[in-house]
Amino acid sequence: MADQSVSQIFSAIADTAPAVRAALPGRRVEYGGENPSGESQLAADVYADSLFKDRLEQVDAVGTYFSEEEESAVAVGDGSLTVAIDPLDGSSNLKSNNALGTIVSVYDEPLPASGDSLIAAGYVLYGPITTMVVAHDGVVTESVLTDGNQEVVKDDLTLPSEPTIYGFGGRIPDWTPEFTEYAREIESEFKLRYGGSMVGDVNQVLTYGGIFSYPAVKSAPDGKLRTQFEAHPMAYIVEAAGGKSSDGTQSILDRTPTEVHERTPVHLGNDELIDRLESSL
Ligand code: AHM
Ligand code: MG
Repeated sequence: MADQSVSQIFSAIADTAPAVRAALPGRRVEYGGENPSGESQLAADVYADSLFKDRLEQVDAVGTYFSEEEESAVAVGDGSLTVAIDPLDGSSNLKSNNALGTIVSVYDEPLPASGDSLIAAGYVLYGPITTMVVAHDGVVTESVLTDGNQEVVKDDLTLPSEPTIYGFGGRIPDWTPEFTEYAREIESEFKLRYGGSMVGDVNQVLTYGGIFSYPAVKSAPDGKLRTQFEAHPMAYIVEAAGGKSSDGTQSILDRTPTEVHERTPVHLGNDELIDRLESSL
C-alpha cells in the first residue's frame, strides 16, 4: 500500500516537472511577496508551488500538502500522508540560468515531524536534462524525465566509495573557526563544486562522492536550510544511497523541529567525511 502511494506521488511529481520547467523563462521576475522564511519570492516559486499542489491534490494517499512557500499546511484530501515540498530550490539561480530543483518529502505524520516519519523522499533536477531521484525502502533510483516519459537510468544509486568533490555554502568569514579548519583540510584534498542549488550540489555528491555542507554560520547558528523541506529529504536520500547526514552532532533524520519552517545546519556525504566533520566541530 505504502509502495503504491509513493509511486503515485512520484508519478505526479514526474508529470508536473515538465510544466514547471516550461514555465521558467517567463517567470524570472520578483513576485512581490516573501516566503515564511523571509526570502523574496520569484513568480516561478509561486507558480511551481501551485502546479504541484493542484496535481498532488489528485493523489488519493495525500491528505496534506505543506510547501516551503506557504505559511501553513493545506488539506488536500482524505489520505493519511503529508507531502512537504520545496517547489523550486535554488531559485536565485534562475536569474543566472543555473541548476534548479524541486525537493519532495513524504511523511506519515503531520508536521512538524522527525525524520523517522519519512517514508520516501526525492528530488527533480532541472539541469541540461531533467532527472528525478527517489529514495524509498533503502533503494535510490534515478530517472530521466522527457516529454511525459520516465525512464529509469539507475535502479540502485549508491555513493561512490572514493570521494572527489566538496561544496560548502555560506560566506567564509561567517563560518565558525571549527568549520573553517575542517574546510581547509577538505580543500587540500578534494575539488570544489558549488553551484548554489542544494539539489544540484547534492546530486554532484551522489555522482562523484564527497561532501555538501551548508554549515551553521556566526549570524545564523542554525544555518540556512529548512529541516522539513530541504534537510530531512536530502539526508534521507543520501543515507539510503549509503552515505551519512549530520547537523554537526547527529543524523539530520534524528532532528524533530518544533516549528515547520525551522532551519538546521546540513552536512551530507561519504561516511568518512561526515565522521571527520563531527569530530572537528
Ligand atoms: P531556496 O530554496 O530559497 O532557493 O534556498 C535554498 C538554497 C539552496 O538550494 C542552496 O544550497 C542555498 O540556498 C544557497 O545559498 P547561498 O546563496 O547562500 O549559497
Ligand atoms: Mg530550497
